[in-house]
Amino acid sequence: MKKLTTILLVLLFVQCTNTTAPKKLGPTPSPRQLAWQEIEFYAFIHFSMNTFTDDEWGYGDKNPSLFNPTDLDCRQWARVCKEAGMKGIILTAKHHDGFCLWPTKTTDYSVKESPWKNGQGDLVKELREACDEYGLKLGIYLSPWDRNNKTYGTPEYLDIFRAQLRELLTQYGDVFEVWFDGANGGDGYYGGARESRKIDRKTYYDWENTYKIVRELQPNACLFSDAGPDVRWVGTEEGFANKTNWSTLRRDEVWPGWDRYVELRSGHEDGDYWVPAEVNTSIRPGWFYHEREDHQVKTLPHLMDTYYHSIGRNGTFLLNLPVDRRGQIHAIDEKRLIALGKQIKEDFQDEVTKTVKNISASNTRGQSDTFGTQGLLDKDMNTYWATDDDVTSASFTMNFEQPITFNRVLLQENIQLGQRVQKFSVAIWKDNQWKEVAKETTIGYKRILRVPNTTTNKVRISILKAKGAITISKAALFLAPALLVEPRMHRTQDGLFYIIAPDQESEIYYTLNGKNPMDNPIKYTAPFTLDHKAQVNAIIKDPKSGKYSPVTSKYFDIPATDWKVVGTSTSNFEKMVNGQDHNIGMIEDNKKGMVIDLGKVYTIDGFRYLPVQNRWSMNFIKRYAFYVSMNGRSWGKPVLQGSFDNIRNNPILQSKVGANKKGRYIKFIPLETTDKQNKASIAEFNILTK
Ligand code: FUL
Repeated sequence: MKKLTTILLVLLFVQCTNTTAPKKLGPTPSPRQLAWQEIEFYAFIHFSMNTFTDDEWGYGDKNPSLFNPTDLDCRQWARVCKEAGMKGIILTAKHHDGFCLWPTKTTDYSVKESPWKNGQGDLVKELREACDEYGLKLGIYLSPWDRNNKTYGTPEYLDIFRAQLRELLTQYGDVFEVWFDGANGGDGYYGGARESRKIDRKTYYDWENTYKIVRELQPNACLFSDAGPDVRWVGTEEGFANKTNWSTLRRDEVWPGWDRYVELRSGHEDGDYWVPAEVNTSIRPGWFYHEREDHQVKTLPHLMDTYYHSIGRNGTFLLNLPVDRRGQIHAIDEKRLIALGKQIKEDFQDEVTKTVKNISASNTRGQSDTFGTQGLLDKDMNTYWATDDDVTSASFTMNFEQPITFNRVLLQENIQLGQRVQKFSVAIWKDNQWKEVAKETTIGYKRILRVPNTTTNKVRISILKAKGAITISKAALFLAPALLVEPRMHRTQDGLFYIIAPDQESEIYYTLNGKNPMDNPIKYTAPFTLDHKAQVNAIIKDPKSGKYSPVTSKYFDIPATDWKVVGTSTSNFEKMVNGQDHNIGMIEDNKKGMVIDLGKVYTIDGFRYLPVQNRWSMNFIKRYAFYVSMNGRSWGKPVLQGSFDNIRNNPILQSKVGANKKGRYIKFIPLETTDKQNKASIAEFNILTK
């Protein structure tokens, strides 16, 4: 009897103290989803017929003879991606135009009919080999929509599509992700029919059975589409997930082409399937290579933002590299991508929490060491801090011997048990009290917060609300260096001059006399008035390391403060002189052009015209005439006349000088524009004086 009582007491104790792991809560990731999530950062490559025809969505009617990379090198792709810290590459094996990059048996519209390697090439095979050499995973993009195939829209096409899928999933080894795009149906070549074909996106592809092919042939591959089933689109191609990002989704409501796609940015808190978000975006405005975008490769700060808005918000980061006509990643993109990889590494090099003295918690599951706070420090998801089942809000405090400085907070949940945290905050001990530095919502697989440099000897993470017992597998603080890139600068119409650094910690120095800002620096603290001409040089200093960025140097002529546009043939003139590249002003009638009263007489040397930088811009100026007048009535002959060559392909800043004429008025006439409309678009317009 005594023995039985003891056993019962022990059993009761075990139950009360919860030394067993929390039960799974809601949907949880499958092993393939978990493996995918840990890949985090990987490349998309858009390369196909479109690369050679300068298209984004090929119509499907281009001759295969156009596909002819001069120096295709998949090993270069793999080397660059590897060096940037990426773990895999997803290739557009077939985009919407139907051109296949492997010698498929299903259609003649493929590399087989192209001059590349005399039709003997197989790009998917070459990439497979390069990925193997560099230890990268391979993923396949196969567009369901096929604007070349004459059977598209009939049941016959489904057989062709599935046969293509079978070829790709049986001939090229292990595939980690299969990518099905949501764009489906519309106009196309369709074997010469040249018509518009509509399909029912929900039923046409019989997705359930199409997915089965992937499961059968590549059981470890994750299936991507707007609706998953394994990985969902994030509902934007701009490169972010929402701050609140659930890996759960009411998947049965979603289908490829779903009109409520904005919800995909956050997922569904009450979702009944595990369908985490993948953030896909391109390093340039377009997905395919266009020479005109060579100067629009995203900046390092922009790409770092995307990193923090994807991986830092419980997503993965799929970054597209548009391979050029040689068949290689362009030198500018290569340099930027490698800089990105290096910066990501540096941001997480200084793990401040390595010096933590101890971590105390307001609750620990069963008061057991198994679920203690030491589990927060390592990278192993299987060691984690957990609370008792009935404790859905709790905190832990990291105590340090010496004050530490941090600016990144990284948290991870043990998602094998489900995503639970709904609200959390970060506080530091300062002046004998707790001071909140951040208040956020979800964590999920990984959440990274960027905060200003913060110094303290105690940091408290409070989980304010969770769906069940809390299970945190990692908590770390880092001190990232300042982002040492050239500062940006601009002047507004009223002459206010701004210099902008990518982060708050950086110090900015400048000179207005063309001298090196390291020699005779002025510290920039706030916008100032620059009412005269100046060659401005600026630099960023990281106060922590004492290191400097490269110098930015930009010439600013007279400000537009007193300028007035004359007549009515110009709209949004203020946007042409506000220093912002992405706002557009228009000349509404090219024959009348744009007339500006500069407010006083100058000796005018010429002008600068920045074409619009937005992705689908129109009405660039190809040929122009430029006049100067004292009174705005008699103009005489143009003082400058000429062309802006290759403007559509290469819309960079254009400067024209040599006028050398005194006057108070100028007239700028677009003689020819890129589109057949009687108007011209302008992002920025400046006058150059002597
Ligand atoms: C989009 C496609 O239509 C684009 O061309 C590109 O492939 C992108 C990744 O997905 O929806």
